[in-house]
Amino acid sequence: MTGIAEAFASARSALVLTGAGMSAESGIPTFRGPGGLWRDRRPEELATPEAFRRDPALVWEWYAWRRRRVAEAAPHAGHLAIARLEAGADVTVVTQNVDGLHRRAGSRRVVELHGNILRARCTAACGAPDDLPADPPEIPPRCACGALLRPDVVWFGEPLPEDAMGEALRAAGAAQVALVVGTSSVVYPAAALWRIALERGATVVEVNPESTPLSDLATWSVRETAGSFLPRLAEAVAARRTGDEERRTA
Ligand code: BJW
Repeated sequence: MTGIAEAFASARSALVLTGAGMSAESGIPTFRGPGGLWRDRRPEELATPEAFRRDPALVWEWYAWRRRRVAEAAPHAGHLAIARLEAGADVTVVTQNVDGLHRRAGSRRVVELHGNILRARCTAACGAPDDLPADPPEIPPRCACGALLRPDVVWFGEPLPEDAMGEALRAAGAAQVALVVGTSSVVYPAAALWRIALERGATVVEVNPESTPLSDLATWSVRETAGSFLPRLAEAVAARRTGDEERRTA
């Protein structure tokens, strides 16, 4: 812990990259691994434009189920700890998660790479406002113009929002320290971000109970859950920052 906390306390700029494991302790299932299946289907079969064209009702049933889980969920101690890291450093949270929990925990600069599950948009791009309740009254839901609505998320084969990707690349290039939490690091371009940080000489810390393609490359790979490790990290960083400040003013 000591070296990791020191790296954070001395960094001016930090990247926090999160994936589904970050929200697991808020009761939101991950995509891969145990509990990652929905009615025996893999996410790769559902999170695609082809699946939506083939069977919009099936895809919307999955999203309606997940929207309900997200609406009922709350940020856990790990989300709150990430928000606390902002005191004293320029922190950008880049998340692959679509649940909005980082913002709800108080993180101020949050980049949502894969959209937000509680938003929907018209497939005909008619511009009507999205006022779809968390539990849609009809499946598949329709826009006021009559066209199908779709979840405002990024599916496989779709480009990521340009402004979000630009901000994520900037943060990865500027970071002196990168914290990578709860992602299997198999989905691109998100999985390229920690590589950029590593190549620029950043200290890279992984927090994940399982090993991933990052584990052998990271400066530190911590085999713990987000909810167990991050609150201790935030406390250790705050203690170091306070100590540094006291030494400066003594
Ligand atoms: C814990 C824990 C605890 C458990 N604490 N940890 C090379 C370069 C670029 C692209 C590609 C490439 N090769 C292939 C591609 C294409 C594709 C891709 O990456 N495919 C791979 C599968 C090979 N990428 C794309 O298609 C992307 N688009 C793109 O590249 O566009 C190019 C383009 C340009 C111009 C025109 C057109 C196209 C889009 C990717 C979109 C991904 N979408 C999804 C669904 C989002 C919406 C939704 O939520 O429904 O995003 S798929 C799904 O995977 C979701 C996730 O964000 C993403 C990543 O998953 P994540 O977060 O890592 O979760 P898991 O479940 O995999 O892992 C959880 C981890 O947590 C595990 O490691 C656990 O151990 C751990 N864990 N409990 C801490 N308590």
